Amino acid sequence: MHTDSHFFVILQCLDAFEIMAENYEFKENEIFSLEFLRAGSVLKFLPFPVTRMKDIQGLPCMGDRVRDVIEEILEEGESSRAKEVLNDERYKSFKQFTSVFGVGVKTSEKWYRMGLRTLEEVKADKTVKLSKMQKAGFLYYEDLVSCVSKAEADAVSMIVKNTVYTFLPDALVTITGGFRRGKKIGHDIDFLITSPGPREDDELLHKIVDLWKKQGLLLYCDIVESTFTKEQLPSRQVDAMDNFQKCFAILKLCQPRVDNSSDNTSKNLDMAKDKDWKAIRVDLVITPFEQYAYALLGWTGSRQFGRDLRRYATHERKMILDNHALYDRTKKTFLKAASEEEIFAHLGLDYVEPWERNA
Ligand code: DCT
Ligand code: MG
Repeated sequence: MHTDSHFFVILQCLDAFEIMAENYEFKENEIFSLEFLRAGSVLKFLPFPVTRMKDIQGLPCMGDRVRDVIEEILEEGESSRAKEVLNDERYKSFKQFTSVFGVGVKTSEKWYRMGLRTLEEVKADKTVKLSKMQKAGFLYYEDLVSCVSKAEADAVSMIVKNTVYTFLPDALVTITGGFRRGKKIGHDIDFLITSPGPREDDELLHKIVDLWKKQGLLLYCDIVESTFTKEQLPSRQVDAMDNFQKCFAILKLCQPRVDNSSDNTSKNLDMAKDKDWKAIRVDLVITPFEQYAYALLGWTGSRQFGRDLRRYATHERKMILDNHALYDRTKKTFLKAASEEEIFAHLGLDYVEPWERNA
């Protein structure tokens, strides 16, 4: 049994690892970043507490950098390295910059080199050229950084399903991502759309967004066309983007306004309080029916769970797994799967429920 103080060490480590991993990500050092992320998943599921360095002996993913952090937390109760990162000017700026939809490490790097340090400075700088995505990111910033609730996810799910069914009554629409893993909040809402029909309809996604445009529900959208070619080998790259047709959108979710009629003064003072909608990030992914199970497994995440599963397939089974397919390199064949259960069976693993995939 974990006692509170034993829990405390592990929680401290997880916090520190997350900060270290993020800082390495900002430095585009993927190897060091993954090292801390993996160590985090190992500690998260440790069946015993950590009270001294001996406890982590023999555990996987405990490199020197990771051990140094754990050792310091055991001795000092906190990690000076993680603390240093939190106070680091570059880290603080990157943290702000990347919180904007459409801004990644590359753009952050550019802004930082220009001498910009805060979002206010970016907004005030006339020489900064923003992409359409980043403009939307700044425009709806407050809404997008405030988390999406389960209730909002359910409301959006209704909208997505109703829209898809008007065009394709026998379509299968599934919520994926964190919400499928049972998370109560998220940064966006992810959906997979497929249909058992014989032909694929490239137009469906365009029809959906066109209707939303007409209905005034669409605040932003970027459609990426499918680049999948038949019998293409799965990607070996751990974090490769898949080739499905997809749409990164921002939807306008109308919310019933809480009636504060007794509170008229503040209402008149602050018009923003009268806003009865919220901007919500929504990803729609269209998949061919035969690839649906693989897409579902990939898009349910978590990101780390997906990485671990792909690494396992590669190293333990000589197979290549991605969001489209599973390829057996020994038999030189693609393994078909109609459900996630079948994919786990192909990999020789016990089925893992979505809500157990948070590592
Ligand atoms: N994913 C993928 N390929 C991509 C993007 C994402 O396979 N190109 C997977 C990894 C996790 C999952 O889809 C959902 O991604 P996110 O929405 O980023 O993460 P989440 O787990 O839903 O968490 P949240 O949205 O709450 O941050
Ligand atoms: Mg998500």
